[in-house]
Amino acid sequence: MKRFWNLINDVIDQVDVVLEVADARMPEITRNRKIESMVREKRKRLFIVYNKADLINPKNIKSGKNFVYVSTRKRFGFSKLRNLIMGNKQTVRVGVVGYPNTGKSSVINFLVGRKKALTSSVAGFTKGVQWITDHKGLLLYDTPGVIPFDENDEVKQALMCVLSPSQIKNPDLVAIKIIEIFLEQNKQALEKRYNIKITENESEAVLISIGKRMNYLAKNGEIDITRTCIKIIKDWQHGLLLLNE
Ligand SMILES: Nc1nc2c(ncn2[C@@H]2O[C@H](COP(=O)(O)OP(=O)(O)O)[C@@H](O)[C@H]2O)c(=O)[nH]1
Ligand SMILES: [Mg+2]
Repeated sequence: MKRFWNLINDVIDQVDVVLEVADARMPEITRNRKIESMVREKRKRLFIVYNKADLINPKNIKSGKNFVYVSTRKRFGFSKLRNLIMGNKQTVRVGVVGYPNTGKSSVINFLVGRKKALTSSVAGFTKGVQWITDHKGLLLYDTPGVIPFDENDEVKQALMCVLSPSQIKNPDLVAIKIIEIFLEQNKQALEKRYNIKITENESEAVLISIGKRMNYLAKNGEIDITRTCIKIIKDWQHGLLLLNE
């Protein structure tokens, strides 16, 4: 745990700009407010990079002063990201932080492209600290800061596929969160997947209609909520629930 925090601290200290890589499918969940306030306290600039934007409904792609939606896979959002980072500066030192698997390494490669090169010899930088340059004023700290999961943040870990359904203590909280993401971003995709009709944006009602449609019944004839939740979590984790349909 400590070594994660040491590296995060180090990354923030070494750079002018911190990129926090989050997942566009779950923009709130994959951010870490504690690190964001650390960056602000250290008076560094912070930009949120919502990666994997190819996996969301294009109409939900937004842009702003402090964040950008990109896809390192489909290669879009690059110039926006680069402009945010550089502003009107000639040289900018950049560090990347984020939860595991959000695409930190992909973002680093995305920014430097094929010209990727280790440049510990860059003038003014201590030997041993490895920087990658794009040869156009951008210097990337070569080791991203991996944000450790908080033990009691079950919803986060479940949505980011770190916990399997059988390890989840409160599957209802996780399934409700998944439904909320769809209600916010792409209701039709959920309707299509489970062959239901959503008449009001009420996650619990949606959960019940999914259970009904699956015919998941408990002994007393009522909907088996837990089984329904587990099914939804499995579908999410196996990539069967897509936001870009
Ligand atoms: N669909 C999609 N997948 C991506 C994108 N960027 C990264 N990935 C995938 O996400 C996974 C994690 O990427 P990686 O860069 O290794 O993440 P890191 O652990 O944060 O360094 C890999 O399987 C990548 O192929 C993207 O823009 N779109
Ligand atoms: Mg990596």
